[in-house]
Amino acid sequence: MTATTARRVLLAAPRGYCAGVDRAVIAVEKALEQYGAPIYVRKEIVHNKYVVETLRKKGAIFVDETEEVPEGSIVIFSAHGVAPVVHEEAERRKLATVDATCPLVTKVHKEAVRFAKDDYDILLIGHEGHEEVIGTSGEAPDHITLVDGPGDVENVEVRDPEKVVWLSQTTLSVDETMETVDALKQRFPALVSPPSDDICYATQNRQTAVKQVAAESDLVIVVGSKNSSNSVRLVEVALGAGAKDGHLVDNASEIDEAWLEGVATVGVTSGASVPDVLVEGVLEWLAERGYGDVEVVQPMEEKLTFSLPKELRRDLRAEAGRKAAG
Ligand code: 0O3
Ligand code: SF4
Repeated sequence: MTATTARRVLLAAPRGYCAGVDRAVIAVEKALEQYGAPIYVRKEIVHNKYVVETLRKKGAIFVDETEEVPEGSIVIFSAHGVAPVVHEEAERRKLATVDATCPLVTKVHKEAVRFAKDDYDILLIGHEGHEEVIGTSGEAPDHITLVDGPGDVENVEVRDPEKVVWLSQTTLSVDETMETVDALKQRFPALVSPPSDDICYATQNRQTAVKQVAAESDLVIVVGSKNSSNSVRLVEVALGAGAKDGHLVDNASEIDEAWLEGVATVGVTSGASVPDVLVEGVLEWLAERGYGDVEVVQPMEEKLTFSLPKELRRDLRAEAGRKAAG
């Protein structure tokens, strides 16, 4: 068999949009339809360049802080969640808000509030400076200490080693997080675990799928933006699971032909904030270079969906009622 005939693509599934991203992106689109442009969005609604650019063209204005939003306007909070001070600031400025925080991020916020109320020291495993971590930490700043990976564990200080719990960002590497937890347990044997997984189903499933693909791939291409934590993690996980090479690209134009040298099997996947049209572009690019044989590798299915943010549902219902009344 020649190298050419052996060329193939292993396409990971699940990949791409998770339920929280789907909900957040639709929330901006529906808000634009319902209230009309401009609609302000605090931070990138999800960490994907293409998504942000597409919504910008439809009339969304992305700002870094609520104070940049003119009084009386509508602002949408991103899927990564916000600290309570952001809600307070929006209220002070009389902004109408739509909270597109993923319900699974909100779940971690609630855990933080509950453990802080019980006076635990909370060790939040996550990446320093990431918006989700800033939002979660803001729920109980006096009780939360950030632990940015296993290397950070030796620096952790707590008030009472008998009353410590760990929580985490939703989009971390499962394996690296377990390493961090093991190291924390060495230091604090009484460490309490979160009541249920903080790393969400979508992050876990995409990592499981890419591991299967990576074991048989010479190269893994992950579609996603550089600031997307879960997408960056997929490259790391692929390399850790045996892929000989791995790269993160926003779209097909960022693929380097040189990566294909001597490559028989290319694994392809995408982060939770990535629309599938970008993956389709990558598959077309690969097909033009002899990698037209695509096999889907799907260790599990996903069915979860979330309803739209409640403020938006209320206004859409009222509008539908007005229309029905003629
Ligand atoms: O948290 P991350 O940088 O991975 O964010 P993305 O790329 O926007 O993906 C969606 C994840 C999210 C909104 C928080 O869990
Ligand atoms: Fe929600 Fe998980 Fe998607 Fe984040 S990656 S938006 S926590 S479903």
